[in-house]
Formats: sequence, C-alpha cells, structure tokens
Amino acid sequence: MSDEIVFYHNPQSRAQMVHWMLEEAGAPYRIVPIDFAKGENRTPAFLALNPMGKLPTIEHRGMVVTETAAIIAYLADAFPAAGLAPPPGDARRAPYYRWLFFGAGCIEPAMLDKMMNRPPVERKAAVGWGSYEDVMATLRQALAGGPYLLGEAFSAADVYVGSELRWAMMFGAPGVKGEPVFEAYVARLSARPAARRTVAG
Ligand SMILES: N[C@@H](CCC(=O)N[C@@H](CS)C(=O)NCC(=O)O)C(=O)O
Repeated sequence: MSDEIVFYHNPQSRAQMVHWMLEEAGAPYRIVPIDFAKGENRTPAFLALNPMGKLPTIEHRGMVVTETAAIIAYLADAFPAAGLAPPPGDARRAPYYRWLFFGAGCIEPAMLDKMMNRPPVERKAAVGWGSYEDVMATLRQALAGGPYLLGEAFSAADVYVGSELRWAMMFGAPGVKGEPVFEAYVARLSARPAARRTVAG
C-alpha cells in the first residue's frame, strides 16, 4: 500500500495547520485542492470521506482522519522519525496531550467567541473553556518558561497551538496581538523552515 497521504486542502482554512505539520513530519503527500465556492467539499464523494463537509481531511493507509488536532497528532505518530511527539512512557507525554486537547477543547471555542463577538458566556463554570480571558492567561503561563509548550522540545502540540495563536493574531485578538510572550512564540515558530514552506510561514 502506498504511504502517500492524500491531503484535501484549501489554504484559506484550518488545513493550513496540517500543511505545516506535513512539512514538519517529512511526510509524503499529495494535495487535492478543494474550492469551497464551487462546493467541492459538499460533493457525494467528499461527504463519503467526511460527512461534515469540512477541511482538513486526509486519507492515509486506507483510513480517513479528520479534525485538525487529531490529524496533527496522528501524523506525529505515523512519522516518528521527525520526533514531534514524546513516545508513550515519556513524562512529556502529559503536557503534550494536555496542550493538544486544550487547543481543540478550549482555545478554539474561546477564540471563535471573540472572533464572532459573542457575548461572554453566562455560566462560566458549566462551559468547558470557561472564558476567553482564562484561556489566554493559562496559555501565557504555559509559554512563560518556553521556548515551547514542552519546554526545550518542539512538538506537534506547538504546530497546533501555535497555528491557533497565529490565526488569533491575524484577526487582532485582544490579549494575543502585542502580547510579548505570544508574539515571540509565533515569530519563533514562523521562522521554522517547514513553516516557511507553507502559508504558515
Ligand atoms: N472541527 C474541525 C473544524 C474544521 C472546519 O470548520 N473547517 C472549515 C474551514 S476552516 C471548513 O471546512 N468549512 C467549510 C464548510 O463547513 O462548508 C477541525 O478542527 O478540523
């Protein structure tokens, strides 16, 4: 079976996070461009892969993976030579999982709240991400030791969380743009050769 990844891509989407990850992993991949305006993510063939009709979506070794965080974590494991995930049993697996899941479960919805000018959540205790302010304060603390989320070791968690922060900066998210810890982190990540080979650079 071919080891090539089929990568359904549109650079104006979260798929750009996966593009950067594919480059970091040194994975063999083939891009299938998806034009949202033409409805190419809503064709029966695409919906058979991902009934959500969303990018990113990949196919690898006969399996489909969707969800940005899952794809990034999957690629780190599928291409271990790149050293982007601490192996099971390594203590750094704890912060690795912690920040990957925090990215999907807390950063993403908190940022969307801000982007869409939603009113602050009414019952912070019942909402998984609490509040935008708490999410950003937590992240600032996580990065204060730096240079990466796992300390000295760059990992796939930085690809995901760093991409989210970069995205937040692009829309001028308060507490992100101009915040020295986040600015330095995103600049450090954007300077990586793999990031520069993609639109994340
Ligand atoms: N939960 C998904 C969200 C993916 C998502 O919303 N992708 C958007 C682009 S950034 C999309 O494909 N939208 C097209 C549509 O829904 O029609 C993830 O984290 O990967």
